[in-house]
Amino acid sequence: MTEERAEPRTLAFEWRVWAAENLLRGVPREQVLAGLRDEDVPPDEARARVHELERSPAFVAAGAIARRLRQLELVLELQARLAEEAPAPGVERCSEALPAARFYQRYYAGNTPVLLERFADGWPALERWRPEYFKRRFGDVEIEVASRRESRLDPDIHFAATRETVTMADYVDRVLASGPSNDLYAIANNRNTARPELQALWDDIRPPPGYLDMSRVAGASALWFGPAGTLTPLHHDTSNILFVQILGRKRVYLGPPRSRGLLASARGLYNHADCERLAPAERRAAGVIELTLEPGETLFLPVGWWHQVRALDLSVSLALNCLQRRNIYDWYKPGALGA
Ligand SMILES: O=C(O)CCC(=O)C(=O)O
Repeated sequence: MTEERAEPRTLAFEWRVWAAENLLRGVPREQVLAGLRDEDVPPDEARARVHELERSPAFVAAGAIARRLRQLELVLELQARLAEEAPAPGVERCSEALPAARFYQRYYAGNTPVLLERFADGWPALERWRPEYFKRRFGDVEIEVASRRESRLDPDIHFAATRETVTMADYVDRVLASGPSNDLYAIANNRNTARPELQALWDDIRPPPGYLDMSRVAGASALWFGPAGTLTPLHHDTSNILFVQILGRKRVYLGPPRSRGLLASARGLYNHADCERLAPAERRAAGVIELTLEPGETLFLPVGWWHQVRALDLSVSLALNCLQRRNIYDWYKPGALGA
C-alpha cells in the first residue's frame, strides 16, 4: 500500500487577493499567515507568497492609496462621533424668519439640513395649490406624469418607461379617484415647471429676499404632485434643494453623506437601503433621522444627503434648486464609483 502524500499547494489567486486586502486594511502579517494556515496552506508556501505579494509594485502603490483612504475615513469617523454628541438627534427647526445670509453661512455652507417654518409665510400657493385649482386654472395644459409605477421594478431608476402625457384635468381626476398608491406621481423628472403654460405658478410664491435666483426658477425647480402613498426611494441629489411642502404631509428619512452604512449600499444616486424597512436601531446606527413635513414647512435638503420620502396625504410639494449660490455638484456621485 502506498502512503498518500498531500500535494504541495500553491496559493490560489483568490487567497492572494484575500491576503492583500487584509494586509492593506492593517491586519498584522502573522494573523494573515495564521488565516492561510487554517485553510491548509503549507506555512512555507504562505510565507513565500505573502512576501512576494508585499514586494509587488501593485501592493506598494495600493498601500499608499489605502493610507490616504484611512486618513479620510478617520475624518468621517470624527464627524460621525461628534454628531452622536448632539443634544437631540434630529433636524434643527427655525421658527423665526431666517435672513438669507445666515442661511447660507450656517446651513448651506455647513451642509446641514434645517426645517424653515417661516420660509413660505404668506405664499398664495399655500391657499391655492389644491387639485381643484390646478384643474380649473390649468385643466387643458398637457403635463407629463409617471404612471404604472407599481408594476415596475425601481420605477424611479427606470423613469423613462413610466412617462405618460395627460391633461392636467385628467391627472387631477385620477389623483382624486386614487386611494393611497404609489402608482401615479408627477415628479421632478417630468419637468412640468418648465412648461410655458405653467409659468403663472410663480405668481403664487413669495420667497424671502436673497435666497433664490428667480430668473432660473422654471428650469431649476420641480412640482411633486400625487396621491397619498407615493414613495420616492432613498437617493441623494447633486444640488441643494429648498423643499416646500404646500399641501398634505410627507414623511422624510434623512441620512448624512458621511454615513458609512449608507455609502456601502449606494448604487448610483440611489441606495439599496430602504429606511422604512430598517429597524429603528439600524436607522440610528446609519445616522438616519425621521421627520414629518407639514404643509407650509420648508425643508432644506443639503447636497449629498440621502433622503427617502413617503406622502402621508394627497400632496403637493415644490422643490427649488435655483439658489443664489453655486448649486451644481454633479461630480458628487460616490455610489457611481463601482465595487
Ligand atoms: O417628495 C418626494 O417624493 C421626493 C422629493 C425629492 O426627493 C427631491 O426633491 O429630491
